[in-house]
Amino acid sequence: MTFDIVTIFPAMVEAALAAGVVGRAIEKRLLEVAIHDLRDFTTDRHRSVDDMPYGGGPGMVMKPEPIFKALDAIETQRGAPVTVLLMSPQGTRFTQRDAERLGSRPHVVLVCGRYEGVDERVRSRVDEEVSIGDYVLSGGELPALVVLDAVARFVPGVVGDDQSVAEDSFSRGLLDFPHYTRPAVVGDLRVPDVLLSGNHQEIRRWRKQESLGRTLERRPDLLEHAALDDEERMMLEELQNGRIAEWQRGKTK
Ligand code: 4HQ
Repeated sequence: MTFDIVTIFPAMVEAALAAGVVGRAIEKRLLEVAIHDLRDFTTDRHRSVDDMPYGGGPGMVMKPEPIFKALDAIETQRGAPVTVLLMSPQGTRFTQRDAERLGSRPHVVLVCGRYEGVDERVRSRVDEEVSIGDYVLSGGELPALVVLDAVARFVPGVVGDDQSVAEDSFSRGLLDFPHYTRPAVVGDLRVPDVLLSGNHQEIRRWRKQESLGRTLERRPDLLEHAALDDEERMMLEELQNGRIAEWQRGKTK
């Protein structure tokens, strides 16, 4: 899979791609990431990428032509249709589902805006406008890196264990269960006995219970779309009954 990133801060993007799972996947040629300096696609002496907004007001707007030229060059280079994503807080919220869907596209282009945003006409060349969350960042570079990381994990071989991607709690629509490693006791903090028991059936059930309990407590919204098996649906019902019982007890006190 190839990614093309269009940015005015190539060094910022470059540095982030050197380390970790993504860095190793690039070394192994499972991923190819090309970083394009938007200023290389300008034609004026000052290499301008922004200009004043029509209609007045504060801030600057990214000019359309350098972005169009960059996209033209990328399409020519890839010699195939590319999926163009624009990072923007006006986009649809990026989810694990989107990461999986985009993981099977051969060529994804990530356009990073700065300033107040890009000239509206850029959207005529964009397939999807993507937001990573409801907060304002100073540029699209961090969102592009977030999207690249989450998508790349679905490319076969990028994550060592394919099983862990498929079973990733978020892919199943639940929060993860608690994890522990040695030592079994730190000060007065103990690892739950069940995990030391060697009873794999009990461990599996405990983890399901913890995932469901945490999701119910912290992210009940996720349960609407969660893919639960029969055992999990029973456990959830019990947990929910337990919660109502607790609330009943509180009320009658
Ligand atoms: N920005 N999710 C403004 C974001 C953002 C987000 C990117 C800031 C684009 C022009 N992008 N620039 N949140 O806040 O994707």
